[in-house]
Amino acid sequence: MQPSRRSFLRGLASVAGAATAAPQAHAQHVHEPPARAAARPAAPAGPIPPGELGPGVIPVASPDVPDMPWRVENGVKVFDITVEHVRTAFIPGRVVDAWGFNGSVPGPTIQVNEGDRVRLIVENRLPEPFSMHWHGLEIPNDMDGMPGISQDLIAPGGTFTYEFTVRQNGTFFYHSHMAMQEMMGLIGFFIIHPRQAHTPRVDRDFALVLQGWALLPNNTVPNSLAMEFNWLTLNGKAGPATTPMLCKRGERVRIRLVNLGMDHHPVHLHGHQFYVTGSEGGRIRTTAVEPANTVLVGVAQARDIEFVADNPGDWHLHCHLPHHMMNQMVSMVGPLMTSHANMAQPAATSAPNAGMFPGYPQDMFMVMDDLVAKPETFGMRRGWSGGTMGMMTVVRVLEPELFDRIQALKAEQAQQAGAR
Ligand SMILES: [Cu+2]
Repeated sequence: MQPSRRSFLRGLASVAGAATAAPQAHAQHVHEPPARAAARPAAPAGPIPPGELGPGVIPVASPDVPDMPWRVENGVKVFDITVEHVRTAFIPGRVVDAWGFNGSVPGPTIQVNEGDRVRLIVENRLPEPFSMHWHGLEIPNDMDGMPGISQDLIAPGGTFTYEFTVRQNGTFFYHSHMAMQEMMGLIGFFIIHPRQAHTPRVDRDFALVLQGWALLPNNTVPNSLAMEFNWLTLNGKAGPATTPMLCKRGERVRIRLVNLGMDHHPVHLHGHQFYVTGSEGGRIRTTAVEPANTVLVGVAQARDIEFVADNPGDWHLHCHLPHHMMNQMVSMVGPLMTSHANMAQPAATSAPNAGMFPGYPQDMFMVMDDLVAKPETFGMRRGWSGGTMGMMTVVRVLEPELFDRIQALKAEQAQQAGAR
């Protein structure tokens, strides 16, 4: 989706107008400036034109994952989706042969507006049958993608067209409904924007898919039978290759989390309290929210969290299961990682007594700042990457000057990429 800055600004104008016209009784919490908490953008009368978003709504950014392209045919948003083998890398050098959509693992993020008519043309390039399930959507039974019970599987090389109108809004996702295919990576976000922004309105809206993988030594194909998982990813990257999420100090931030795998993930944010404002079923009534800094995202669940980023600095956001805060923390790989694994070796952190301890090091601290450097990591403390592993990423609460500097670096990088 390419919502214009113009339509975004128009949304802001409506917010300002609504704030004076219809103040609301419930301010959400103490961090919230009263004027903004009361802002309630007016809903548009008719359908939202393609390429635009409702008043106050901003597009979702899914770090390390592209958006799903679309086109319009007779008022229907059409998505061409291929399910296929995708060669990717969890961190630089750790190559994986997974399954994904349109060249991405997880699949590109679909973004539509509540009320849209959508057509999703799915082509199966896998070597086995497939069908697509639209998780949480209230759609006709024959569009639900259940193998056998609601449709025939799509044969390898075959195509199936799904078409329905989206009548909900919130954080949904699409995935294979063949269980072992789920463990090969077949999931992606299906974001349905509301016709008008929820209040308080957010300044940043991020989305992360949580996944676990079993990759045996010297193997690039995930073992979908395994019950132990040595690679834990956010949007298909393990820390420190996860791209940090950037915001300016004082902004209100939403992060949408979705989990598909064999483990549940208690996701913790440093330095801030947040509120859970949405589930896989949609928006949670704002009168019910409680402060938290860790949210359990169970398998097949979505959780939206929102917070005011008022504490400057670089803050971890991570699953708090200790084995999920590292890479390779399973017995089937274990100490092998120091000698055989095809990933970067630990930096020279070994103490003189390291040899006294079989299996050392247990607590890896591998600095790879330069290997994962990108505009989003500009200005981070030297050595930051040593403590960022597995299902870990960083929320950077920046002063405007540094934020703008990084945006300029990103633009420069994009321009260079375009010139090549
Ligand atoms: Cu976890």
